[in-house]
Amino acid sequence: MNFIEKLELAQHKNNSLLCVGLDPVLERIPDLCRQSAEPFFAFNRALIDATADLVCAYKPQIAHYAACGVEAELLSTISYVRENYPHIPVILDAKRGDIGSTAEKYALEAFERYQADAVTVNPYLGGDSLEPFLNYAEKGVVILCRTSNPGGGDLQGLEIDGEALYLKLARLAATSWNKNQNILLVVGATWPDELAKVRKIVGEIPLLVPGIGAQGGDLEAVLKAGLDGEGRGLVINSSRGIIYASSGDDFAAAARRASLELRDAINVCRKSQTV
Ligand code: OMP
Repeated sequence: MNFIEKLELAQHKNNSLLCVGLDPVLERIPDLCRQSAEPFFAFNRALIDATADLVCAYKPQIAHYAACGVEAELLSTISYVRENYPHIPVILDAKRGDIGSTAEKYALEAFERYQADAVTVNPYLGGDSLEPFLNYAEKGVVILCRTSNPGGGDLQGLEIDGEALYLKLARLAATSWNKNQNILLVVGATWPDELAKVRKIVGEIPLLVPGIGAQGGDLEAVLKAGLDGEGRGLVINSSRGIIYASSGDDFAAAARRASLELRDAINVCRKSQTV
């Protein structure tokens, strides 16, 4: 089973397009977990146990671990999902990208060391820099297309022969780069108009959409712009909006409530758009 099939199965099983981003910051980890010898892992484990029936994926962001030297706790987190919820895919958010020989090492890092099901990559170095990732046919390669940040358009929006760079990229991703049918694209929830344009170009390629919650993306606009013809095709990420729903020791129950609310809000919009 390849990544996209695994993702679709998880979406179906949990009736969910929600991805919870596991981006822990030590100062914000509640006391209960901070007392543990592995506070990042303890925090994540509780969040995962509280939400595993509500999500279609988890997305740990690597800098949140590497910056503190706790890669071992990232490894434990991914292993925990694999062992306890093997049907839920893990997207390692690493935004890698480099010349081929180095990209090979980054692909090894994501897929062999961390055993992630998918990884986010930066396409700025071009097609050959993506090949080492794309060659893992069973894994997902999530390519930055139109990022959620305020300056995302500075380069991605530059027009070449009358078409914005991110749209040219979407075209490449949907055709010559996608030999193994394992590409997904990132389009920020903060840019629903751009999301609609990408959807038009890429057909049913799944889109990872961060920017709901803390970054203020408009959920309804995102779903209207981004769902495919069958009311699917989106992975809607929220990190801080879920994992810090409470700063107290009730954080896991609060994360569950926030996940349930967001999953159901997504499903209400999906339903109204597909009937
Ligand atoms: P929250 O804003 O807390 O929901 O976190 C968003 C997460 O998505 C962070 O881990 C970001 O690094 C990531 N992200 C974006 O916010 N914008 C993008 O355009 C792309 C990503 C990503 O690739 O996941």
